[in-house]
Amino acid sequence: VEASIPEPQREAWKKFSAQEFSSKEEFEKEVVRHIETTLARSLFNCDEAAAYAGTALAFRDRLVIEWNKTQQNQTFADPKRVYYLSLEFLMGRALDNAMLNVGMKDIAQEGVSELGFRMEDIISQERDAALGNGGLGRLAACFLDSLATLNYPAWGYALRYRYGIFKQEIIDGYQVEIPDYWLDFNPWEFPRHDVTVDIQFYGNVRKYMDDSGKQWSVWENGEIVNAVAYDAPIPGYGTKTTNNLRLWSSKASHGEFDFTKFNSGEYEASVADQQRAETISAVLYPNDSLERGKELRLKQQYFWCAASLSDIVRRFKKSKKPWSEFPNQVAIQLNDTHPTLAIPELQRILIDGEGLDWEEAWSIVQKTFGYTNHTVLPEALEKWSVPLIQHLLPRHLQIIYEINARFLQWVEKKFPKDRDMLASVSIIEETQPKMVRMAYLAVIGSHKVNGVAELHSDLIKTTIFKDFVKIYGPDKFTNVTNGITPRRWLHQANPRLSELIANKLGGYDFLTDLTLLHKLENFLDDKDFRKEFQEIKYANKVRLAKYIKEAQGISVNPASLFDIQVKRMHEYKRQQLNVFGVIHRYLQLKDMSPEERKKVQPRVSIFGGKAAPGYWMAKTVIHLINQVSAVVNADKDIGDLLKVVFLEDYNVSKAEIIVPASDISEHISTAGTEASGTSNMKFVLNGGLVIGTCDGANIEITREVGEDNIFLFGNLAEDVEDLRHAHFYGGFELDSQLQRVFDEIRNGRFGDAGQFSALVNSIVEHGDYYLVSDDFQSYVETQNKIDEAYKNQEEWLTKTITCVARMGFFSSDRCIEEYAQEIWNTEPLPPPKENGA
Ligand code: Z15
Repeated sequence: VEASIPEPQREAWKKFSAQEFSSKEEFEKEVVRHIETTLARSLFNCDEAAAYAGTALAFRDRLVIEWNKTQQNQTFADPKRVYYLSLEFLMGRALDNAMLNVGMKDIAQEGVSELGFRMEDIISQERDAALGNGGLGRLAACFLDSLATLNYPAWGYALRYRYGIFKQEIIDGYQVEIPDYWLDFNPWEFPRHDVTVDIQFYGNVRKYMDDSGKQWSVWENGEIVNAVAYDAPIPGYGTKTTNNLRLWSSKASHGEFDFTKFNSGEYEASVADQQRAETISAVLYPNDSLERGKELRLKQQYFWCAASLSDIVRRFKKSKKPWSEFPNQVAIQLNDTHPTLAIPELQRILIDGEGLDWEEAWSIVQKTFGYTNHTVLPEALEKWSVPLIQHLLPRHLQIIYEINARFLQWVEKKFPKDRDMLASVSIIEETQPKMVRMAYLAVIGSHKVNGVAELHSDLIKTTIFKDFVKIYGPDKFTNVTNGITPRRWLHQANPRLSELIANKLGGYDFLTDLTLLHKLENFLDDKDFRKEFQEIKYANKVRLAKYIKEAQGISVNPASLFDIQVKRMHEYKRQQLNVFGVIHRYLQLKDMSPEERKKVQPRVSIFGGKAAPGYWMAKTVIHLINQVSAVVNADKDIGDLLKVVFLEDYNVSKAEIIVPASDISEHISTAGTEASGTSNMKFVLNGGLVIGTCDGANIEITREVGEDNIFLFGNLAEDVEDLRHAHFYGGFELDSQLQRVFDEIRNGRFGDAGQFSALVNSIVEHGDYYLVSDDFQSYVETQNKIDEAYKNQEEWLTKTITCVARMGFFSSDRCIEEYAQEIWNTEPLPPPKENGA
């Protein structure tokens, strides 16, 4: 029996049930109460950190009330729920988002100023929740916002890392990683010490027969680690729906110490056991699109999948519905292959735990899961060695083999004697050691597989999953083009633009129906509107210039063209192409007479992004950018004509300042390598234009905004293979302008040339895998076109307004509706109408 207040006493409870503040005075009272009692501080030692804490706790109370109601409502209605399994949720800050979604920011703003603080300062006290690397993690965060806003009963499941993505410092031009211990004060999480799950590792499998002659497998003698739930509320915008993000933390299963060891004098050993258990959820792996096959990472994956599935199954079992109903109650989305172990885990629970036969269980599994692929890059496709899985998860390895055997038998029937086909689709790669191909397991165990932009979804069907299309037919594979939440990426990051749009469109409905932005095209000739739009962009550039001065000590002129590339550092994203372009521009400026220089469009080239700590080439590119920055910015001949900035420690909260301030942003990956990209959408939504390749979502952005409103360049995905081939076998000649850039690097103009030889040689000697030399000329020409276009400010303004008006498609709300209809088969559950109290 679950703990509950008895029926006759419920009136008393309701009478005293927590009330939400609804006026400025009530808000202030709550802030002061929290500072004085929750934090035990007085008005004589209330700094900005304390004011942040008080404000956050006041809003947290509001969220919690709605959160409880939402969960209660969902428990009673028991609709089909969506579970989004993602190893990363790059949430950023929560307070501003909470205020905007709850809709009380204005009141709070007045309240804190009466108490002597500025809301901006309070907001910036909060540390980012940085439980992710890049696009994949931020996408998961945008999805949570849309799911709640659209009233879908949905949970996110992840790990409660003690350390999020590292903080980046640049010292002498090099990246240095600082641990991100972010949990000192986190008012947004609630430990649920009553929600724990025992997770097993290692051990062995024993088979036995019960009295009825049925065969069972038991996985036993393993090591047990405890998973403890921590919950965070996820408020929707303009709705009371407040969903749940559940993060699992690992703990030794026997409490503080192993007392047998402790008492027998093995004090150190008992502490070591405890630390080993806690290590599982200690740190986020800092690789984006790069897999390294570490045992601890596999432990993280299983720990999180097993805890989440146990939770999901427990919730389902409360409904007492037959197992055949499970896929009608539960949709689980796998964010990349990281949670693929959830597939054999659910199969294990159903057959070993619940006694279902294999076929019945497997049909439930397949109907339950959907799998989202985010990359075709071979280095990012997860493979785990068979001996490692055998050691850590012996029962799962048996199940994976059984899944594979049955699948291959079925394929053999469809394609008799096609041995190549069988080898190519086998979950097991016959290497030494054998490897489990996680993407294949994810495809086989799911009912739908989707890519994240049209080109990418087409590519997976013709490359990595080609044979699976033959086997299953094309309908199992679909596209859901990524999206971004307009709440954070327009309303919160760019409040003045949001307000201007609301004034023109007659309200903020566009924030929940972004296609309404198309009406802005009616105001293309409205002088006042144009002027205000332009002023807002300028003010956002002033704000960024101020930040650049504070953070990096570099003065930039906000009247310059701001050219921004911020994203994870990766060879395929080609920050090297950008910096070579910058060097080329610098050399050209140096060649010019003072008269010629007067005609040049001043520019600021802004870079930002983290490199995985072990990714030397990416770190070399950071170093080169910083060296170029030092040389160019100090050159008296150049002045404002060119400034180069590397912004340290790019993260979500910094993106909110950077994104609204671009004139141009760069999305210049080698065609066919960037699955979607999502910052491209953010920049355009904020009135910046794009220079980009025909890759990922750039293609659909072009379709929406029109070819005249985007600067595309470079080779196409269909030509990449031939070009790579030509580098090895054809007579290839380096572009003369790029040759000159390399000559200057090699002669030490940007510091010790030896530091950059591997980078230059990867292009001139080792095949130029990312086709930098093939695209360089077209890139430089396109940058020159941008300079020309920017000179006509009126036309430029028309382009930017048109772009904003045509970005409606890229809301994550549209994206979530597509998932709900095409993959999850779920309906929203709107909050009940409240009568009176
Ligand atoms: C990641 O951030 C992405 C793909 C991955 O395979 C991994 Cl491990 C991390 C990115 C894609 O590179 C990017 O193109 C896409 O927009 C994003 O996922 C969200 O789908």
